[in-house]
Amino acid sequence: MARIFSGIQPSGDLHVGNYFGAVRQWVAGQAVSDAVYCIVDLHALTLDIDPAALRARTVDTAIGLVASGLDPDVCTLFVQSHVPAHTELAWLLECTASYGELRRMTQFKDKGKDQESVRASLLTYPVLMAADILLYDTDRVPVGDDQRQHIELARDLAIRFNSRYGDTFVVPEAAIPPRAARVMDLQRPENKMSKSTGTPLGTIAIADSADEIAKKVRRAVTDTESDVRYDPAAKPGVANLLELLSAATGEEPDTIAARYHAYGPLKADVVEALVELLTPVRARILELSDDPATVSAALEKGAAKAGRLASPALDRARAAIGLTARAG
Ligand code: AQP
Repeated sequence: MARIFSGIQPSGDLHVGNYFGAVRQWVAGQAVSDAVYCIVDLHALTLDIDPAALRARTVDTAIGLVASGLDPDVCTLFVQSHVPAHTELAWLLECTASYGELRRMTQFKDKGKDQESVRASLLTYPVLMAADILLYDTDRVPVGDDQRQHIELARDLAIRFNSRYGDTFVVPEAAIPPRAARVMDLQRPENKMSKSTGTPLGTIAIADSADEIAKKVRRAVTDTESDVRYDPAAKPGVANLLELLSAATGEEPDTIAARYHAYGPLKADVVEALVELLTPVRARILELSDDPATVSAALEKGAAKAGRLASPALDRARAAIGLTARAG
């Protein structure tokens, strides 16, 4: 069975971008692959985050994932910092990566640009992400489009390490969905929908109520024209609504666009489709939130399993690079 691996930061409420870009693929993948999914709490430390909020969001993220359909008895679901092999392999890979290639990462440039003082970890976290992936002998990494460059780096580091020190890592492939791979903020359709940097009105959380979804979609920025066509460059707001409806229904955005002659009816159908999709997810989130201990126990079991899965690749990498074997 192919191994798939992916991760999500507990940096805020899960939104429909995370859902369509990544989580929906994870749910489908757990039935047909050996699936390993991780809440990457160490990545969330690259930006300013309150410790109490981080603690709460780590559990909330797990609840959101389980409510979306991940089954911890089928896949391996765990918290990154509970498996120390991730940070250990990250160091070996930092000794393989170059400063120049990390500086070129667009997420580093975007997230660092308005900050007075940029954390060193914002530069190096793509290497930690490469370690996350390579530890599990991953074949495929289901992610949204914004992670394409980071997967490319993970591939480059695996290939470079293998050629320097001998065959050690499986070289992974990115799996990016054909639709809604980059859901945009409804208020600023030139920016991607984001947990940490999105606008409140432009970000639809998977836990939003029907009223909240309706309010946000109705106020979504479009343009001063009225014709409905799929043209992401010229009409980013309208294209984003068509992408959302396409992701929810499986129809092509152009086919959907041909049915509408005004923005109002398009928005009404986007609301209906999202409410239908997210109502059961929200109900399950509310249910699981009353019993966080069940999800925490599943994460504990997941970490023990992930630790066992990770150790062969770490041992191979340590031996290949010349570290002596440790006792136990
Ligand atoms: N807007 C998006 N459209 C489609 N996919 C998206 N993803 C994120 N935003 C969108 C995908 O969701 C997965 C988890 O993302 P992440 O937590 O690793 O962080 P991110 O990519 O940086 O996403 P956010 O929501 O914007 O988080 P913050 O604000 O913390 O940076 C990934 O597979 C990602 O591609």
